[in-house]
Amino acid sequence: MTGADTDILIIGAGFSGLRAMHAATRAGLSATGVESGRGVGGTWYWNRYPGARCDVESIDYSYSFDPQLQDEWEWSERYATQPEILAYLEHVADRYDLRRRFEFGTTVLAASFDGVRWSVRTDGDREYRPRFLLCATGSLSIPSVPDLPGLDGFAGRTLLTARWPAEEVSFRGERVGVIGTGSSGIQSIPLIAEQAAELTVFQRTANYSVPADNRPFSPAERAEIRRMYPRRRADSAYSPAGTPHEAYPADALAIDQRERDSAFQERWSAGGVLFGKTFPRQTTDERVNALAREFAETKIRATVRDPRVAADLVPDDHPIGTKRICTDSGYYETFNRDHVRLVNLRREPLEAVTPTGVRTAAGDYELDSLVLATGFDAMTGALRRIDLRGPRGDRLQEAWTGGPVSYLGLAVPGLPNLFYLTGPGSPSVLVNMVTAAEQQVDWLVGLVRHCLDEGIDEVEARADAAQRWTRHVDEVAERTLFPQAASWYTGANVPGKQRRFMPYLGGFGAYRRACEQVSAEGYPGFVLTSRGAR
Ligand code: NA7
Repeated sequence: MTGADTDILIIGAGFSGLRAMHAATRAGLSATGVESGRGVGGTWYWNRYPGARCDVESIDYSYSFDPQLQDEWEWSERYATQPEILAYLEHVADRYDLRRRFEFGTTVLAASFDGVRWSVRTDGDREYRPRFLLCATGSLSIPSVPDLPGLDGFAGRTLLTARWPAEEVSFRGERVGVIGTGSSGIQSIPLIAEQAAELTVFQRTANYSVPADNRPFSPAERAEIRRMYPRRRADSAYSPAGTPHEAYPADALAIDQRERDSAFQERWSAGGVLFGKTFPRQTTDERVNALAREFAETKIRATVRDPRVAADLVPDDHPIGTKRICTDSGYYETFNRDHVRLVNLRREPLEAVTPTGVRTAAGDYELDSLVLATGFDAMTGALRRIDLRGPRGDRLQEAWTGGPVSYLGLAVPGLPNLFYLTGPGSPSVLVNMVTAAEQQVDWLVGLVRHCLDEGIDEVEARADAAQRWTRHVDEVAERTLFPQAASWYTGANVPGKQRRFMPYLGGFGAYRRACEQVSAEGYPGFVLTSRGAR
């Protein structure tokens, strides 16, 4: 294999790109890959901030394709830390000899398709000419750095959670400021507070967070996990969220308060994002949602001693669960520490970053380090940064000016032989991303294998099929409370970004069935063209 004229080029060596490389080579495709980072890991390569963890249990947030891999890898605790997840991905890359197939430190800039092959231009010297292009570029891979006046002139240290240095960062004795209270802020704040002499958290919008109830696995639990793994995977395979959990089996409005509170408490104690789905209809019915909000609010007020700080930490702008619920270890408790203060930017707007700190409408905060936990140009950011052009001049940037349009959240009309993973139009970011990536990879490798076996040169999503699928994605979202939140799911977190609810809310199982039906019926919705070009 020369690496240039392969069947497929995979962009990205994170969870989905590595899995794609494994599946493609196993299916007999010649495959090569490029990755911007200097190593494998994607999200887990870049996000090395203190406290970075997955909010899906590690035993689910891991590959299922090889029972042996599953059996030999031991997760040390319920929610793995970033170093442990990165170590897992490095292990996978080595175990299946995937590393040598990637060119690291290389970013794809542009790609155009001539009807037979893609010409792919990178910031390196090599050009690639694959027949198929697979963008495993991640949904949370392009950091969003706010355009704060004076940011470049800050004389202290500025750190971005999504581009955290690999070497140890110490905050000992420092006055630290954190801007952003999404997952990245909420996970890092308790650990930064452990070290800093003073910590100031600048919050524009409060988020819901549920304690992780993280803990190491005991030997007995490990044995039980091994024994139950096949069952757990089977229960996840067609589940709504790609995990084996189900909502409480009763309508929240049809039971009394005691039963309801005990169901909420059980989920709260189980820890993490699951609280957002305690009851059926919790994210579709305002009344059910209000009950969950009330429960969460009581927890916040019971944990935070200063009632004014507690009030600022209670979200008031979105139904619970319509922005991803954060999973924390000691977040609210951190605000009970004397050296930690919360600045509510809605009350005192941020005016500028000065050489010595942050200025709000209420005054100056002197800082030695400033941490930006300000999120991502999510879902479309990485794809739109590549200048992708089809054979008739179609460009992804233009096709998606009104928001992303896709067939099955995988393919875009006008751009044949191009597919993307875990992006807009698919449920991936709302469910267990690893299970979702595995399903998409297997399905797509099946499609590419089919094309190569049948002498099909070009596979392109039909415009009408893409419109229908995108309308379906819109309609499902409209039946929920999700569009009410100014979240990264809608693009609302990036100034000027086109708003459209991007993920598919129909659930992982329904999505998987939709894909399976399309392959079983010979790929309706795609135009398959043979020209004998090979
Ligand atoms: P998020 O969840 O998008 O959070 C970003 C935070 O940064 C959020 O609190 C924002 O406040 C805040 N932010 C962004 N820009 C500004 C400015 N200009 N001023 C003040 N505050 C600002 O990103 P995360 O990295 O924490 O998490 C992303 C996902 O990763 C998460 O959902 C998990 O799935 C894993 P805002 O809400 O916009 O007022």
